[in-house]
Amino acid sequence: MKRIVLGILAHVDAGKTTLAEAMLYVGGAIKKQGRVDRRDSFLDTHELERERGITIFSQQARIELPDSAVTLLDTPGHSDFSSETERAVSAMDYAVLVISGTDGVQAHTETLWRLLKRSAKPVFIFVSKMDLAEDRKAELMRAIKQRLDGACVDFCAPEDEVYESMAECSEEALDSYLSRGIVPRELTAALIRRRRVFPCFFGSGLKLTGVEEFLSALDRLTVETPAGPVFGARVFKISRDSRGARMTFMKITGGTLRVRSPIRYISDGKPFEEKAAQIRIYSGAGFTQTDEAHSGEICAVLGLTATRPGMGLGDEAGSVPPLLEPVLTYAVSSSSCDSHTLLTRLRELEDEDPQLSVSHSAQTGDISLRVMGPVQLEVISRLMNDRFGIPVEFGSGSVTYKETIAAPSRGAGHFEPLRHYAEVHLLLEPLERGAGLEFRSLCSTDELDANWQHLILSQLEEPPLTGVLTGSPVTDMRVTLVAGRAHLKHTEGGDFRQAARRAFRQGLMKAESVLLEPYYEFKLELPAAQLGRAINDLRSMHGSFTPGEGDGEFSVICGRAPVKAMRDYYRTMLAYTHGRGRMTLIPSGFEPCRDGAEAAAETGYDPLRDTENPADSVFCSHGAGVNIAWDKADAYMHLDVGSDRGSRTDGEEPPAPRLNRRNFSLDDKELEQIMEREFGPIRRRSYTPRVYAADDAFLAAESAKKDYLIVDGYNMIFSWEELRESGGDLDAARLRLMELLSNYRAFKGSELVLVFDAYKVRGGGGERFDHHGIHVLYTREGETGDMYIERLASEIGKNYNVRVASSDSLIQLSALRSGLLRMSAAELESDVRSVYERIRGVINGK
Ligand SMILES: Nc1nc2c(ncn2[C@@H]2O[C@H](COP(=O)(O)OP(=O)(O)OP(=O)(O)O)[C@@H](O)[C@H]2O)c(=O)[nH]1
Ligand SMILES: [Mg+2]
Repeated sequence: MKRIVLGILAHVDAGKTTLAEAMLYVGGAIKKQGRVDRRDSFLDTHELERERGITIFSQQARIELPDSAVTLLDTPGHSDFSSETERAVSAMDYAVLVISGTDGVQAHTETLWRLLKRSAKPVFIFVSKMDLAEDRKAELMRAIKQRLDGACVDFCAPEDEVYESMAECSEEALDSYLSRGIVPRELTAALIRRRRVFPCFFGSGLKLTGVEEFLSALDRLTVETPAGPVFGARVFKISRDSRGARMTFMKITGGTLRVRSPIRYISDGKPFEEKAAQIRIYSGAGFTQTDEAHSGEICAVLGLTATRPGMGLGDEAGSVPPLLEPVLTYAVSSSSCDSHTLLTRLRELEDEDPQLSVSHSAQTGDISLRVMGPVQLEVISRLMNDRFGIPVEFGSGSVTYKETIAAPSRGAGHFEPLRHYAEVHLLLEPLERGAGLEFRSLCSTDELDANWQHLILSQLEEPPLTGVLTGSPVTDMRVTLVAGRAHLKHTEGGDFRQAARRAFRQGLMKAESVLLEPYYEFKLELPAAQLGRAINDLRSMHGSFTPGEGDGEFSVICGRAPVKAMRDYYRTMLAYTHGRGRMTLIPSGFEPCRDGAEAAAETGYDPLRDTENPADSVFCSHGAGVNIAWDKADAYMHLDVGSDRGSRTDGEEPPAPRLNRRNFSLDDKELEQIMEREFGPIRRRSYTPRVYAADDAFLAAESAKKDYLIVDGYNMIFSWEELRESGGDLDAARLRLMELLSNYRAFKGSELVLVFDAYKVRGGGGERFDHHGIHVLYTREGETGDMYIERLASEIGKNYNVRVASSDSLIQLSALRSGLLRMSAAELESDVRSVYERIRGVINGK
């Protein structure tokens, strides 16, 4: 028996729940047909739903047909709850789009059609309430073909007509019809599955007409979605049972889920492995507990703590971003509890509906959330009260903004505090309205490893990138990675996150940003006498509209207008039409804000104060990280700024750090404190403590006890100006360092070991050789520089004054632990340079 998840969608009050009840009744799943208007429906189980007579939460029920085990998913139709509907779509194999015979195709029906198209769901159409619209069938069918898709076919027509209509939609159907006079069931099912044909049925959920035929067609003309053997699932809903236990509703897309088996998933970048404590199969308000759930089924799993709607589990990776977004932001407050409690409780609701985007301003203490509209606000207020006993109040509310750019812009970000390194160059380009965000890379993998590139792109996608006008999410933009650079030893994943997000913000700071505001698509029906007034109002709101047909007494206007102007219009309109007008609003994308500058100023946002989203870069100068303002940073970038291919033309040396030197050179006392805390009392070797400075370099060489200098090679390469200029060519840099140090050693006469830390090098077996009088050493795989230095120091410390040159704090710590003298990379550099000057002086006879 095949398993099918069938979702039911439509605009509000179209008759979805009534049709679902009818299917359950006719299909034998329930003994008595429940009724929405009598508050006893099987599917609208929540108190709030029964009170209001609308569906708020998606809900499922099971029907056994001769050949199929069907899970019906009923969804809310009110546009305030369309996020809930959208989430449910991800769990469906097929959708049933219900159209009310009395209302016909609505703007919201078209929105749903787009949603189903985007998620490539095959669709059956059921036109309900035909008991009230018996003579309108032909007209309805025309509107469906015209406004939804020409491939919608009336399956209630005589068989021959159905075949002919299908033959118009597909060559395969045409061939079959011409040669055999029929379109066989398998081909019909395949065409429906591939969205080449959309079968339409007519009937009445309330009067139970056409329902049996519809069920039998669903049984015959659906196919099971293929599934692999490995467990995978798509989460579509989080909710709590009557005892408050957290339930994750999922559609199993592969394999079998067994109770107590571990489930793996990634939430907020962190991997989770949790056990399915209990598996429930819900039907209406009741459920049965089961030991296993199979692919093609929907179940509720208890025991998962960090799942989110849209998320994939197990083999089903990735998450589905939502298309519909809340357009209004409201401040929330409560006089009966403190703000911490309020925030915690709101976050519990947000757990179930992430689109609420509950936020808390650290500066003002304000708590706000996002909603689709006023009915959702009422529901939140009821839930807060019923569940937690917290009455809440909402502020007047404002629209939610988005941002984009007017023209292409480039951004570069560099992140290089000590022992870190990453540089990223991005190209930002505006896309058409409604396109959303796109990410891609044009960077060659010779230049930057593919893994790093993946990481950069994924880190740009989450959490949402924000703009510099109002700190709102950005959209309609393509972000291209054009160049990037990693460091063999010092780059970690987090460094690219820093560099990439800084590059993005710098690109925005350079660009001309555009503030976008949300629009509604509206339909206004009002007495013809008031048409003039309505048109005037709509003009002043800067709405675009077309007065539609009317019947003489009433007129219809459809169009689009800014949410900001339209959201309070309902009351105005009711007043001047004396309650006779009707208005429906559906969120319909974003458009440039007319008074953008003013609106942005009202939010009081200052990008330079947004410390969580910096546009500045961090460079390394003399061994320490310095912050360089976004508008100065380009001059210091290591890759060429402005060309599509990041050729290597290292930028200028950034100015010396203004911060104190503690970052790279702790004083002895501090080091000792750290050491004692970490490793207990210091075991001291006897040595003559002295400060080694550039000026007494020559004295040092003449010291009685011979000097032994251990140099941390990579640390010098990434700290010394001259070596950094080799532009990432490590071989060249190493060779140059060896040359400099062998001259230095020749002049000073000390023993010198140059250590290259091969800790992370795969299969590095360690290597040592002499180069013009200095000892060069690559540590073995797994042996860090500090480990090696400790070992060497313990062997030779008795006979030499051992000094260690490194700005690496780990190595400095280790040197201190062994009782050695230390010098920073900058100190050794200036020492080497002064020796070089002396040599030149000698050569020039000065
Ligand atoms: N005459 C008639 N009335 C119907 C039919 N189907 C539904 N209704 C009525 O239409 C109203 C809305 O029906 P629901 O089934 O709640 O509609 P819905 O699409 O589930 O509504 P939401 O879930 O709130 O979007 C109710 O009063 C039903 O009794 C039908 O086939 N014929
Ligand atoms: Mg309903």
